[in-house]
Amino acid sequence: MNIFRFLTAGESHGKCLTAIIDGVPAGFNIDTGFINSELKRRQGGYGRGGRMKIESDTVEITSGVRFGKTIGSPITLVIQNKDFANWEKIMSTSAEDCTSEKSFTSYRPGHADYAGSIKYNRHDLRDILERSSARKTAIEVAVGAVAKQILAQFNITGSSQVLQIGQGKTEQEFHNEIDIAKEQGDTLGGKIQITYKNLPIGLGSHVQWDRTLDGLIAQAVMSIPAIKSVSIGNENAYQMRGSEFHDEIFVENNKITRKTNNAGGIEGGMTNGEDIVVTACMKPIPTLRKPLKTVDSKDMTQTEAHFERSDTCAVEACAVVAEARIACILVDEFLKKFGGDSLTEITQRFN
Ligand code: EPS
Repeated sequence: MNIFRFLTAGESHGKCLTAIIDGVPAGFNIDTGFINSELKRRQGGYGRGGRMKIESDTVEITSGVRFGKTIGSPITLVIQNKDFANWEKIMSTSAEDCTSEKSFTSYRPGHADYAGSIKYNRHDLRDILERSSARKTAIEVAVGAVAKQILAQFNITGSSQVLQIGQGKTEQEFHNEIDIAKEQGDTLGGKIQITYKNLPIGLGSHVQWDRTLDGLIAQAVMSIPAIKSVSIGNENAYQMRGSEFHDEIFVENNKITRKTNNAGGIEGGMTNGEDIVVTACMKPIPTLRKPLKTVDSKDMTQTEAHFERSDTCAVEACAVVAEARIACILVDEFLKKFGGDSLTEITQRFN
């Protein structure tokens, strides 16, 4: 069982987003300001839409932290949706408020509408849109910011960058691509890279399929809306020779060293002491202002997809989300290896 476990709840235009994190040992500093700065990073990036002008995401911690430190009990995080003020009736939990305002029935290709409506037997596709929206990644970033603060106590740090947006590979090209796509009512995806440094050797394991760190990271990153591929280390491995790809091992000053890191910090499903390098590709956002052809679920006629306010591109935000998701995996593996009930206990074992 995982030690650092969390569940999130909340709809895109519901009252709030919530997470409960279990398994955080006592004695760790938790700075709300840091969580908020991560939330701000997620809201940014060129190509974001109208929603980000409404929200200024901030977290409230309602349990598990006292006087700035964790006390070992479950941590509850809450982010209010400011936009809820405009959706109170439409997103009401009460049967008395039932309305068809903002209901829609034309599936957005590429989104969860079609499969979700069949799976959950919902006729109003809003019932699927609300939870499948990437809005929920806000609370995931808040959880990741707690994980990052635990890792930071042991000097483990993460960062990310955008490698590509559409065909663009420089910042200027990113902006041009996004401007053109926006003008055409279209959307864009891209490629991101996340790096984590200063990891101890031996997080994850080779002994069982569901304990391999690369497998866990791939699942965590793939679960972010719109991610279509995840790779660890050199993405060109499949076309390289063994003699070129594998990172030869040397000893210098009595220490094991490598001159390359094609493995991306993971060998045999375990950290090997090198930086973890994860690359992921995001598809273009499926909600298009210039709608795609689709079918209306109420009468099976050919129509155009529903358009709901959306972003042209959210690749920069996605990089921040991926950093957060990986932090959660790393902290769980860290606690499995060095775990204890308090920072003091863990520090002794880590040292
Ligand atoms: C998002 C909030 C959403 C979308 C976007 C991401 O808010 P709204 O639907 O009110 O504009 O802007 O999500 C999608 C476009 C999607 O298809 O999931 C956010 O907070 O990141």
